[in-house]
Amino acid sequence: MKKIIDLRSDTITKPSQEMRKAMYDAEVGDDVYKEDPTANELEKYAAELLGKEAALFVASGVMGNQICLNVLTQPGDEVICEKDAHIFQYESGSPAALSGIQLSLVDGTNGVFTPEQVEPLIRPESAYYMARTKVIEVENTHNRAGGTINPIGNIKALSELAKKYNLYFHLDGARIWNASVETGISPADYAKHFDSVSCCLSKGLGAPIGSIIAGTKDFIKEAYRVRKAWGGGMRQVGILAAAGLFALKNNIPRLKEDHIKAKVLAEALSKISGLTIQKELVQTNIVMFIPSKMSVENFLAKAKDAGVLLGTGKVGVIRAVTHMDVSTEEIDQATKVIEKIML
Ligand code: TLP
Repeated sequence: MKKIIDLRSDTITKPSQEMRKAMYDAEVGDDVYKEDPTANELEKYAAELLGKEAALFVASGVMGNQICLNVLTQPGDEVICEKDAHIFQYESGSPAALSGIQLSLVDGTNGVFTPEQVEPLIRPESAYYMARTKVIEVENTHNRAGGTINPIGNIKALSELAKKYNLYFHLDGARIWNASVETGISPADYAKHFDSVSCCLSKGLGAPIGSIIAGTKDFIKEAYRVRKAWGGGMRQVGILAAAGLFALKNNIPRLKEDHIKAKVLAEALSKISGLTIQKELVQTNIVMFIPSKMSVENFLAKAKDAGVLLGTGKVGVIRAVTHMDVSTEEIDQATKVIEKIML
């Protein structure tokens, strides 16, 4: 049977044999009592990697972001984020539903906004009739913008702005590992600018489940409470934590291969007539392109019939994500399929 080439997301990656072995061998205990040695080891390792006092293993990226926002805010507060931020576009309205907060959107360029754009949005403290600005949120890499990297100088400037106005600064670092591998800036050198960070283990790193949130000890103590309140207190979770630990220890450097595959794909797609692609925005493992003369639905259906699964980004945009379970040869085959669709 022909193998399906699945480029919908890096979330589809399956745990490798070595990762499964680490899961099988994991020592476990009741993590709600903090007695799971493997979960404890993962949290310690992740906190060190991110240069933070403490970390917490949570079920997903959405849960990570939402717990962080909940801990940093009170109902009625406002969080400033980019208009295409995952917390705004893809988290089921959870900021409002779970924390009673509203989002104020910045019209960034390729997912990046500047301090000059944010400053006018910060509500004056004296304005009792307005929502209270509490958090600035940044997504790095930026998913809906196509895996773009937020320049470190800009992050530093935003963090200084947040400090100036006494605001918290949150990082949705679902793919911070990709940014780090591409720029050579360590995860800790990114994380040090933020009060809270949320990072995924289950995307390009290949773990089946889970995210890490990190911050001060006091922050994580509160996050631990919220995780339990939202039904995320897990018991013998070391089986999953072992996969996360394996992912952090073994799978970060190899993300570079995914970036190379994305560039190869982007280069090939740029030569196909009828497709629009901004090659310079392919900075990590996400490739966005627009087909002319065909609806996205039609394009996706034709690709699927030919054995290639693709996803969507913004309206009218197709998304292909490279990852460890797709080879360079398969990228080549996918290109040929796309070429044929466009004939
Ligand atoms: N992104 C998914 C979809 O939700 C779009 C994907 O396939 O890329 N932050 C960012 C920046 C993300 O890209 C995602 C997942 C999350 C948070 C949420 O992670 P999960 O899916 O683990 O809740």
